[in-house]
Amino acid sequence: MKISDSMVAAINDQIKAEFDSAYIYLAMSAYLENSGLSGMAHWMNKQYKEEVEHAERFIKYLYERGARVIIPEIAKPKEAYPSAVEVFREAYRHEQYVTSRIYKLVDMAIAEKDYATQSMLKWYVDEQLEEEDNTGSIVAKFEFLGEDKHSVYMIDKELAAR
Ligand code: OFO
Repeated sequence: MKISDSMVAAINDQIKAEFDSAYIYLAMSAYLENSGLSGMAHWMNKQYKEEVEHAERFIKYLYERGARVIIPEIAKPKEAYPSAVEVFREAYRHEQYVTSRIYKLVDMAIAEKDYATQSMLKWYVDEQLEEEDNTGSIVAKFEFLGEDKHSVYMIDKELAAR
C-alpha cells in the first residue's frame, strides 16, 4: 500500500527535527567540554550520535516505502547555557517536546489507517519513554545532590561511564 504524501512530508519534517536534536546535543556537549565537564560532555556526545541514528532510521523507513527523502537544513543551536544543570533541564524539556511530535505522527498514522507507519513508530514511542527517563533522572540527581562543586564533580564522573 502506498504511503500518503502528507505522511511522507510529516516524516521528512521529523527527520529534520532529529537532526536538529542531534545538533542541539552536539552544541551542549561542546559547552560542557569547554566548561571542563568532560564526563557530561561524553554523555551528551553519545546522545548526539543517538539522534543521528533516529534520523537515519526514519530515512531508511522512507526508502523502504519507496518515498522521497529530503535531507534538511539544520538549525544553528544555542552556544551557551547558564550552568550544567540547565543543559540537562533543557535536554529534558526537549525530549518532552520530541515525544509530543512522535505522538502527533502516531495520531496521523492512526487517522490514515497506515498500519506500517504505526508499527514503525512504536520503536520511537518506546525510545522517547527511555530518553525522557534518562534526562529526567539526571535533572533529579542534580536536584537531590545540589549544584555545589563536589556534587557536579560526582555527577560528571558518573556520566563519564555512559
Ligand atoms: Fe531524543 O529522541 Fe530523537 O529526537
